[in-house]
Amino acid sequence: MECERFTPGSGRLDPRAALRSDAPSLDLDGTWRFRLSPVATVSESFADPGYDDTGWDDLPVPSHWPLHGHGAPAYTNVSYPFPVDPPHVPTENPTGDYRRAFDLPDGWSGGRLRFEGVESYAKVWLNGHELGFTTGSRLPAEFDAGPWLKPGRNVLAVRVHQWSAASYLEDQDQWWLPGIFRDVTLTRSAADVLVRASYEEGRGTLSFDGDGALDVPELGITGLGPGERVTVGAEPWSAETPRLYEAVLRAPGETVRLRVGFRTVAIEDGVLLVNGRPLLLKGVNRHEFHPEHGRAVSYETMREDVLLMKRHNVNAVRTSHYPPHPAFLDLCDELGLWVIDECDLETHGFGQVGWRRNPSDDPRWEEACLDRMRRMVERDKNHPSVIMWSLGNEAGVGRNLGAMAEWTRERDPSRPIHYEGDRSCEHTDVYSRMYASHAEVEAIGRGAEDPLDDPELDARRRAMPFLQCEYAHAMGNGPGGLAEYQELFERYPRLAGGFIWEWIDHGLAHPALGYAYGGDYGEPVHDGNFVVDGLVFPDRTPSPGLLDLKKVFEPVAFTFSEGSVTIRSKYGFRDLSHLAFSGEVEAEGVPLASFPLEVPAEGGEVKLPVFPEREGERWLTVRASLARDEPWADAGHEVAWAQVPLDTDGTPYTGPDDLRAVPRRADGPAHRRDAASAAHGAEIEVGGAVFDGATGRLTRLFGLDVEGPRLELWRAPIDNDRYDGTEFRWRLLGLHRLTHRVDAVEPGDALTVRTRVAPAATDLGMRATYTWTASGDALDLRVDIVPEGDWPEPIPRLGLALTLPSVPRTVTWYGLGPGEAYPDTGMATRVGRWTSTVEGMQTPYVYPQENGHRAAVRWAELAGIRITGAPVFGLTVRPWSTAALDAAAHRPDLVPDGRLHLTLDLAQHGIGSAACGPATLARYELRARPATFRLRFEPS
Ligand code: IPT
Repeated sequence: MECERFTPGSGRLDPRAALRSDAPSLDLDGTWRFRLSPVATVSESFADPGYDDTGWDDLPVPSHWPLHGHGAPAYTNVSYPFPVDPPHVPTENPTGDYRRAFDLPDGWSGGRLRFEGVESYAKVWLNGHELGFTTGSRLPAEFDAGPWLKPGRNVLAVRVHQWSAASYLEDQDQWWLPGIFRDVTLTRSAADVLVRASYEEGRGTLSFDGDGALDVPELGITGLGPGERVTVGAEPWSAETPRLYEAVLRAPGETVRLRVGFRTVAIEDGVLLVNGRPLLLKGVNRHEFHPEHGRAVSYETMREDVLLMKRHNVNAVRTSHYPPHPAFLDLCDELGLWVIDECDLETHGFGQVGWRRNPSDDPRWEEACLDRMRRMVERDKNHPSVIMWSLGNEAGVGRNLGAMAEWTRERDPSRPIHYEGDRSCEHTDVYSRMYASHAEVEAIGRGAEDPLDDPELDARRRAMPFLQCEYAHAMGNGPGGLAEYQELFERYPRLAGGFIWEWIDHGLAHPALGYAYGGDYGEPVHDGNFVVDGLVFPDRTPSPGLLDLKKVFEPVAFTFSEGSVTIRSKYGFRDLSHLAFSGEVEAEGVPLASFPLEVPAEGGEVKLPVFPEREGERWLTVRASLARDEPWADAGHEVAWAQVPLDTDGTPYTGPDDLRAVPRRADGPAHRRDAASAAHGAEIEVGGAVFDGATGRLTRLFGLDVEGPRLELWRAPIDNDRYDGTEFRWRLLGLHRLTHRVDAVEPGDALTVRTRVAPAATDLGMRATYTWTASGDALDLRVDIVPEGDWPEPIPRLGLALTLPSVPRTVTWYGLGPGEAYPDTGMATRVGRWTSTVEGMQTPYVYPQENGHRAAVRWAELAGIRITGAPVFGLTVRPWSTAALDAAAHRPDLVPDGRLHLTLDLAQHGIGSAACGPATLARYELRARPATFRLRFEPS
């Protein structure tokens, strides 16, 4: 079979830079004619210009045909969805034939047909003449159209196979989506240029390889010839200050416009430097994705990604795991993001067969591997934003990776080489890992990592900067542990930061399921919702994880002391003069005062106003916002903030307590007992509450029908619980099916209900004693919990489940908000008074799971009841039960059941990122332990 060749292409022109040229070009995007066949062996007669395609369908180009009603998408992570027998592919090989007629403008001659991206194999004919074929889905290919172009009508025909030998090199964790998914053009541009623009001590040095003469009018550079060098005073390019200079290359037959950014990447003493300064990558891994269009992303979508990243303090992108659409890199140059440009190479599925016949180490694949690297480097070599080349992802080890690195060093010595898959770092300039634990990252930071067997390689690697090309798996609720990683990255100079996995959930829009994931299209081999693990939801709404990341990545740090705040810049390449600082004081979430803060450009200690004495809880919030519009956000956009409680005397409290949870001065409700419980037949009344006399169950609270409260240990497992086996063990223990045995109902001064809560089939359990006391209009509850037996596991939560009728569905609370927070997440939340609808309190994770927990709540009001903590509690309010949330597989499975389901938590187990990476850190684990929980209920 033709598509089973090792060779990557034929008939293609040498790769060259993506350039903006004034040479005429014809946009061939739009509606093409299309026919899908189930096998590759269909007649090629359709390539004939006279072929009658009236029976075919229309298909937009660029697009993926499975997203337009032809066949279906399929998702696998590591596994190949076909037998591993390179270079062979299945006989069932969806094959898309494309036809497009176009008229050549008068006077047009010559040109190149350029395909920016076709998955996975394309064979091209122009007016019936075969031009050649190409593979390398996310890389451009050009064919010389000149000899075959005719005046007037021309017919372009393309055959695309979903599977080809090249599929073995494209085993990235994503949907398999064939088609012509990037632009097609006929261009008369043929120019190529490699611009070198370095920066040292206030001066930029410029030179280039290519034909023609280069002008940079703003710098007074005119007529620079190839090989000539000029050094001028220039501003540097950085992601913080993306200064670009317009350059014009007068090349033979065309004029090319370029944007030059001066910057120098270096590694010195094991530290990654740009323009002589240490670089800290605050990055994300970005796949190209749109819920309707797959990897056929529009310019607007790319721009939205960059803007969202910039607005959330992200400063770097790894283009996982292939070169992006070229316009994305233009945006990174323009708006400022550091980029690791990654080659379109992944052979991960060979790992499942012991890496036997891995293409990375098989000479028959060398040409294909080199071809991919060359096409990426040549296309993207002029981008100042690209500071590192990556050989690919998860492609094992082998000689072809060595050949790729060697060629790249020769061609472009100005950028370090990255590859994570080879721990020996034999072919790389940086030491990169994925999902290393905090402890390991710490050891690497100190230079105390375990040695390699080969002392020479070990010494080499020990001298390298370190980065985590993937960490903090953002799947579902989470990731936890972000702040702890950042603290390490900022502590050790060797640590150059890293890239969160990953930017966006790849949930495909689906009419019945909301967003689809693996298996939803009936794929026999798939990896479920592992494709849904981003910081933004499929529609690009930021998830709580992205909000937390913004906080953790803040470029400004605040430290409070008595009467002042010290402001420290964490920028590497600019000062603070673009920011405006201000402060605000709130008492129980009600604004009291606000004021500007004058902060020197280099930061420093700034006096705070004197606040009057006052009892009760008061918080000071300070903020840094953009003073002026930036290209990526408007003036006023908040960049960084911090909160501190005020002492009664008005100075920031700087003592040792966990201030986000329990302010020192906050008083819990007084548990004054002043009414005895009274038994009326089968019912017991305590204040405004009615209990079942036999079971001690609360049945009515201030006139409302209620169920509970009763001890709850379960949460609808989050992805991090599910994928590391924790959920399995929890279910084995039976934590999702607790029984509640009532041992005693003791009316008296207070109503005491003694219970034992335990799952069937185990001797583990918890004694839970509920003590109810009336206090004026209020009802105080005290729950004493004593575990019995040897609990082997952390438990999901320690809380009370309470169900109310679904009367007014608005919740107001004073505590952390507005978003969700768990023990190791919620850095983005602040103490304040918040109001939300119940719907608004649900975080719409594509795969339903525990979500929406509001932390450190002092009091909450809903359904006419005020609940007060002593001093705080965790609040979750849902229009469906935990059991329904647990059972749901897609969002539309969740339907309000007409009740309000509250969980009032004393504690929850942490979030971690164990779906792929380390579990919850020990300090955020929830262990079964004796505990006392107090709440007050009163009519609001
Ligand atoms: C890592 C992959 O590089 C990435 O593409 C993604 O699949 C991620 O895992 C999980 O979402 S590889 C893994 C074996 C650590």
